[in-house]
Amino acid sequence: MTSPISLTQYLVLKQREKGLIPGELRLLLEVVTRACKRISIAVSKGALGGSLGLAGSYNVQGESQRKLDVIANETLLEANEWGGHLAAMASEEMDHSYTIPNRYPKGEFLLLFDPLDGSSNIDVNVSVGTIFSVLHLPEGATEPREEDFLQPGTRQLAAGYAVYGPSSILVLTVGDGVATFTLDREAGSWTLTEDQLRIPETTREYAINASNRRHWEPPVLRYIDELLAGAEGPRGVDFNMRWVASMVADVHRIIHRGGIFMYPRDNREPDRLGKLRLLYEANPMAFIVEQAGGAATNGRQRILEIEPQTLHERVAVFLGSKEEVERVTAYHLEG
Ligand code: AHM
Ligand code: MG
Repeated sequence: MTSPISLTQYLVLKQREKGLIPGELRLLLEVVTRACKRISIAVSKGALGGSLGLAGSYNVQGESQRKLDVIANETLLEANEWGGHLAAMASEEMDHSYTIPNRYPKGEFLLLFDPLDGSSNIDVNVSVGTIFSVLHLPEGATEPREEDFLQPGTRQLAAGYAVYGPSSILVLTVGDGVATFTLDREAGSWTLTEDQLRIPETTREYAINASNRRHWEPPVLRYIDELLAGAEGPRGVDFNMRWVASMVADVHRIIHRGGIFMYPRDNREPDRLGKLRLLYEANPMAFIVEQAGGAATNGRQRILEIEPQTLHERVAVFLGSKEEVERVTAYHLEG
């Protein structure tokens, strides 16, 4: 029987044998994923931890923060500020980026995260998660500025998400495929459970919040109507729909079972390009999905090639099995 491979061993292999990641990035990923372990523990305590419910504060997007949003954000900040690997961090839950205080050594990486994705689900015991992305400080930059985070997703060095569900799972890419680790609660370590994940190419499942239908743009209506028409329609097969309302959980299912996840822009607020955040949600997920053989667009363009303009920028998201993403993207481009 071969012994299980820990996340540390996996990362050392990427660093030492494949020369894919520098040692400093490996150490940074160790710290980020250790923080995810702590968040997993806090989430799993549920009502017993006294941290369910609203925090009574709002984030920069005007969304009401839950206590666990704040706890997860602080856990990531505290775990990462002193290690010496980072220049700065940015979070969905903070108005501005956070520069590493002068009392700590500074490193060359930038960390971006959505500390608790899907947190509206937390009080009803449905899966939530953490999404993160790592960039390099642009060349020549010494004191990190907010503009330094505005890099296209193609520049990500690593991206991952943890999903806190029946088991806690970490999904990670350093640009060499996608691996999955399951949290061994007794040993306290992330253990490799799947490597080189591939998104199934053919799919009969889709994920979208259909209550927004009346606000969708014509290409989305066309695509969804064809799926809904099932075996009698132009697609000639029946499709199934699933919507957890936690992107981490929906994407995790799609990575394993195939399918397409959509959060399109809609007509409610013409200036709003979508609901999900480009830097904390769309880019890391797009990197993972592409590394698993899938595709990710905003309906018109590859997400990873978008040049971000602002830290909290939103974007329309279509990601998952390649053929489906290409089809709905083609409908946008035709229109
Ligand atoms: P959050 O980061 O504030 O939790 O918001 C993002 C979440 C995604 O996880 C999920 O896909 C989407 O919002 C759900 O939106 P809706 O409430 O419209 O179903
Ligand atoms: Mg989120």
